[in-house]
Amino acid sequence: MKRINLLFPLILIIFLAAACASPTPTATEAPATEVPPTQPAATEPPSSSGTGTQIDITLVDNKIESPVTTFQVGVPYTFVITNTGRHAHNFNISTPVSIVGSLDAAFQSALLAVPQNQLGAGASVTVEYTFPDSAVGQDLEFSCLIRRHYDDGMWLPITVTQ
Ligand SMILES: [Cu+2]
Repeated sequence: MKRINLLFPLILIIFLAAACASPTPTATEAPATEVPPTQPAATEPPSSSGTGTQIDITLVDNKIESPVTTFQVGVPYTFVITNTGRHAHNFNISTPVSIVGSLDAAFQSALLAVPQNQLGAGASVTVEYTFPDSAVGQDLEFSCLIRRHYDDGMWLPITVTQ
């Protein structure tokens, strides 16, 4: 983090210097401004407190972000699910609604379900989970099964391999 803090002003200075040198005004609105500065980097090393490989999952309004989308059967994972959005969300490992037919069916058949009352705005939940053999090759996704959120794209396809 310290390095990034030092680097960022440096990059700014380079940008400004480049802008001054060039007579043509350029639209150099840094796309980096879209990322909230408070968001933790997704490159944290695996936690030493949990038993499994730590995966930091972020819920936003209305999207799910995960640094990893391919998982191995039989490997214990520690999912640290953080809601950085302003609305409550739920988190599921479920079959796509397009396959099971409804949000309710997706919820009923979910492999893992963290309810919305645990994932209010700013909340973080840690769940240990190991994919069973039966998950290999299945169509699965991380999802928030709140209708409007799901319809807005709050699902992320995942793959489970042997
Ligand atoms: Cu949601």
